[in-house]
Amino acid sequence: MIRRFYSLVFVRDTVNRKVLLGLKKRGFGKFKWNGLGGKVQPGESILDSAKRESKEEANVDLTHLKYVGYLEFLFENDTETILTTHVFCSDQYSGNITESEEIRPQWFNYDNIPFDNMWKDDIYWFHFMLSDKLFKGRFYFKADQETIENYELNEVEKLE
Ligand code: 8DG
Repeated sequence: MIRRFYSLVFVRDTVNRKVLLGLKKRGFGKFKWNGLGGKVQPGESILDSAKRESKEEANVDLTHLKYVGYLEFLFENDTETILTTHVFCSDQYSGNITESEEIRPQWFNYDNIPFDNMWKDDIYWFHFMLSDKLFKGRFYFKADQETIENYELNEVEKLE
């Protein structure tokens, strides 16, 4: 098995019940709304990847990240690879949120999340992330990257 490590970051405005998403303009997940984040680089911690990607993609500086979720993604057409994603939240940030070559950032109300234009697993665990519950899951996708064949998802007491 090959594991690929990713960070995924959701900046939240808990007072106004909004979460920052970015429209991915290129590459993997193109035209989907998602959190910030990306591949963990060699020699980099997952937390550092979360901070670096947030800065690169939307000019957001983050210092207080909470690790809230652990997700694994497997695809029918590549059974040797597990995409391992660590999900973080932050309720504070600094910097002027700015569009980049890769991402168009936008705030969404908690009641108006664009699940139709997101990865299909997100609707299952988003409520955990928005309500500060820790979660762990594994999703098996068909080769179309749109159909979930099977999944396991649980709220957990703690994440390792
Ligand atoms: P690049 O510069 O090489 O284009 O890419 P990158 O920014 O380093 O990485 P990426 O390929 O854009 O990273 C993929 C992001 O998508 C990463 O944050 C993890 C996340 N992600 C998946 N699958 C899913 C999913 O099913 N749902 C959600 N919400 N995010 C996912 O890989």
